[in-house]
Amino acid sequence: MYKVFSKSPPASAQKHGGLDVQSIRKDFPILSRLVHGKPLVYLDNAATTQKPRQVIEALANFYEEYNANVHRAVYQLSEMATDKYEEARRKVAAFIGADDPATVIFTRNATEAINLVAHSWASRNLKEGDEILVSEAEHHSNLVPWQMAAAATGAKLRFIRITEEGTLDLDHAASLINSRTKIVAVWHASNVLGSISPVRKLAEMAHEHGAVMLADGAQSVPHMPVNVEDLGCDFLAFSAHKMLGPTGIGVLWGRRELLESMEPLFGGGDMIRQVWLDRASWNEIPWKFEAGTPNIADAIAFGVAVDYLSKLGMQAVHSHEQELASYALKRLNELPEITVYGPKDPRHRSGVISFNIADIHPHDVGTVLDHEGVAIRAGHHCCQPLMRKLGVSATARASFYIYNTFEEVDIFVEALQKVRKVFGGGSSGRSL
Ligand code: C6P
Repeated sequence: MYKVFSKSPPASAQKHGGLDVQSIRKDFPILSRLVHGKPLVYLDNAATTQKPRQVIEALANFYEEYNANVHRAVYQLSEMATDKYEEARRKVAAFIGADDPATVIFTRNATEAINLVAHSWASRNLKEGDEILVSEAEHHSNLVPWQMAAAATGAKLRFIRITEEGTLDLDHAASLINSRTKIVAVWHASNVLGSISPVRKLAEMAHEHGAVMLADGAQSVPHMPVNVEDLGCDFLAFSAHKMLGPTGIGVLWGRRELLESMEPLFGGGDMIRQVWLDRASWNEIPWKFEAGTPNIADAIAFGVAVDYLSKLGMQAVHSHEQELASYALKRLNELPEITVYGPKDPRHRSGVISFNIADIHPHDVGTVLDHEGVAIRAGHHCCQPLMRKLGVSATARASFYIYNTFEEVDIFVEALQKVRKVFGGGSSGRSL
């Protein structure tokens, strides 16, 4: 392990939301590496998180000890692989408060999960004159599939405005939901603004008009307690790689009756009950939606990631991130000519902070920070319509997770001070 910190955290920022961050850090081999000769300060957790040793070992263990295909054979290895794969599904279901593991469908990622609904559900439930309600600040993964669904079915897309604070405008949503609305699909936590959407309220509004509700949980499930029954939504999409798990595995959770009424998106092995030369009948959920050999190793390792987070407790994870974000917002405010996007009150946001400094391009900010060992994301964050709304082409973005420290926030802010020295200042896009 490296020694990072010359400066002690401010007295006001000693608590870590109940997490023992220093011992957590020891589980993440990558955190001890250097970048450009400096300790890595990884603040791009909204893009993907780092992986603990336990998850990495679960992957190796699968390939070294019981690599076999699932649901297909009676020999010991295959039974073990099947048991572990289905056990991972049960763990994920419990993690999001779903009592029925069959309602958890493994996909490649959140994007595929949303596409599954936008094709399978939409093809049966949308027609000309119907309306799909999304917001004007969606990730492309919760916008483009709905554009495609609208084009395929003749349904119309409508857009919930966001407020000056960068939250979903509930009054505007209420004015848009009517008997033509068939689905409301919005982010639960924004990957740019850090704001958290009132999914439960939106779901109630949708249900009053006979519509269904999809929550894009890509940035919420990894960071806060999420319970599908409390949320009241009908579909929830998220990715393992943003919550300590491997890439290539994600989840669509859906209500049983909706999933049962949907046609499968892909045909092939495992998703069938019986096949004749000219037709086939479908397997039960969840397998109906998991055609072909699934991503066995990554699903099992995802289960281990879920164990890791469950042990920490999602309320502690959330509190830790909010404390870091709150401290970071305070420190960022010390910088001249900085524009921070999203809610001002840290209690109303997650651990994602997007910002611009004067007219310095976010890519330049990201490059200078990289030379200080600090990894942040710069760009449009797959939210081009939102960037237009903000009046910028891109933002810089820092996003926190369980292993980040207050000292790392200090290093990040000091690196931003260097950015100003290198590039000077000017004027920037407007804030929300
Ligand atoms: N956002 C980010 O850096 P996938 O790529 O399928 O795992 O997740 C898609 C996705 C969907 N919704 C939201 C709100 C997201 O933030 C993301 C992924 C990453 O912001 C990569 S663009």
